Amino acid sequence: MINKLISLKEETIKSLGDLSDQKSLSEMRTRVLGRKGELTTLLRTLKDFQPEERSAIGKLANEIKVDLESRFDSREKFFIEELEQRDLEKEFIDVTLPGRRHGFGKLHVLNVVTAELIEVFSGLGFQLAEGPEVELDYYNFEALNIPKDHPARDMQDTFYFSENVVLRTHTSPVQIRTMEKSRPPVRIICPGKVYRRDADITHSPMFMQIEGLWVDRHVSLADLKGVLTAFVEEYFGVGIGLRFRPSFFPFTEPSAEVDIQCVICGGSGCRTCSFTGWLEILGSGMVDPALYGFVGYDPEVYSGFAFGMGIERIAMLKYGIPDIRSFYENDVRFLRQF
Ligand code: 2NM
Repeated sequence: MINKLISLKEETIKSLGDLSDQKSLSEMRTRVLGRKGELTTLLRTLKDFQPEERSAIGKLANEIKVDLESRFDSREKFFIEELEQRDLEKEFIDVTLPGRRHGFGKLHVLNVVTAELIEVFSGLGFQLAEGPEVELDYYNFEALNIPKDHPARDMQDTFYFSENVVLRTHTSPVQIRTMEKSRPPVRIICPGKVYRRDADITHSPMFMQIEGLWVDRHVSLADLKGVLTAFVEEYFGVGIGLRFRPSFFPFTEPSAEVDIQCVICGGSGCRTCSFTGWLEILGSGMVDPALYGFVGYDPEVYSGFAFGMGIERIAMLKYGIPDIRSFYENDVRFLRQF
């Protein structure tokens, strides 16, 4: 019996060293120490021995049981720690690896041009003014001398939310709103998105505009010419030729369009300038005194001029972009160039 016990102990210790995982360890623990295990089974035969032998064998069997249990426990602890170590290695973060690269974004070319234009007019004393894109018919048309049946409404067909609410067709309503809530001198520049029912290679249903307004005592056509000439020289270059050509707008009288010498051919004639040598860049005029009635200014005391230009058109001329739709397609190969 004693020999059996000792060899069971030794064989168990030997097999313990060969085990490689928790599952086989637990199986072996049951096989040796379990209720129907080898040691337990051996101990059942204890009753067949003499009392004096029984106590010695019992003592030895108990020592072996305690010893094996602690060996199983420490082996199990070893497996658990090994597993935790492996998990830690899996989670290991190598802080020396290079970071993921994030591309830098940049301003859209239309916002770059807008910022440049604001910069030039700021230098001429104009302040930035902004207003809503969803506008009342009153501010977009009525207060600009464009009553309901006026033919100019056909050329500025827009999107109606209701009979009296529209998407603005120009930024002029911002100027009416500014005059309504402040007294002259008013010298403002109003950039922003505007909307018209129009779409081809030079027209988009949504586009950007920048308009300027200067109203004070004694503002004259000479001031209009001076400011717009200073703008053209600063933005397109001092040497460039420009001309003021008579025109018509419902809100200005007299009105003039400003042409510059073609930036593509230098004035000799090409497709961009339709072989005229000139490019139209903006519309302008002396504010029609009728408008002052809408905002409570005395037309006998105050006068002023206004102008407006399409930002896409300026960007197209400056960078030689042939199709207005390139601005809105969001093709980064196009946008990255500017
Ligand atoms: C243009 C051309 C001429 C203009 C007029 C006004 C206002 F508010 F004073 F009536 N703002 N902008 C104006 C004048 C705009 O764009 C081609």
